[in-house]
Amino acid sequence: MAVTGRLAGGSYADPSRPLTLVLLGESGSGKSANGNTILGQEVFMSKPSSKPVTIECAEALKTIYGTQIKVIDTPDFFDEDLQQPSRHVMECRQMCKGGLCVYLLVIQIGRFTEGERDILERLETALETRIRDRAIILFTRGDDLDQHIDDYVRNTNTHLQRLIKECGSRYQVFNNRKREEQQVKGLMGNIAALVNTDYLTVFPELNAEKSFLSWPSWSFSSSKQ
Ligand SMILES: Nc1nc2c(ncn2[C@@H]2O[C@H](COP(=O)(O)OP(=O)(O)O)[C@@H](O)[C@H]2O)c(=O)[nH]1
Ligand SMILES: [Mg+2]
Repeated sequence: MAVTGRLAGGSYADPSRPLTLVLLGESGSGKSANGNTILGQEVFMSKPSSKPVTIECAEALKTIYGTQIKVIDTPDFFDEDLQQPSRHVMECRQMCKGGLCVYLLVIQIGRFTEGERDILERLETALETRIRDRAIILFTRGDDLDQHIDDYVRNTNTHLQRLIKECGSRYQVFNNRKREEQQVKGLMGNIAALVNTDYLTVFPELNAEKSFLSWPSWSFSSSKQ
């Protein structure tokens, strides 16, 4: 589903090889909501439910800061209510082909389930890819945070701390109730740093001031404002 088709000259990715962001994680963690915040509009269905809302992989294209981004929303591959999980995994792998992939592992603030303890290993086995080298933990519900995300992570349980470490200690928090561009800017800055140290090469239209980048801690707080 193309949101816009424009591709600025001199951008990092060409239209046939967009920079691909794959949203992964448990049902209800906020994958679709994060996708919508990145895209700046309601593209993926996102709502509270005791059953999985996203039951198919879906993709959307948008030119962000001068480079074409493909956002892939996925169902929870390990949800017992999901029919034919292997078909969805195959679809996801198919959608990832061609572009450089960054994996956004979505975790809700205030929740870390038993199933999430080994989610990285299970995803790597299912997708047959070493996700951890190109993964960022993208927390949702920044609006529930009453402390800085760094403090939240510092004081969280050891299983989540291990997962974050395995993902290179890269994390960020989104408040999807407030779709502020600054959050997306921070994420794109962190993604650029992950795939290429010169972020202006990746996102030629990203404002040259570096203040939004939080390297090396990677955290970007967008909580209570
Ligand atoms: N308050 C709050 N709710 C959120 C946030 N992100 C997602 N949600 C809610 O969490 C629920 C599940 O989100 P959804 O995107 O459908 O999760 P998915 O199953 O992982 O795709 C929805 O009701 C969202 O509105 C957030 O940052 N803040
Ligand atoms: Mg969803």
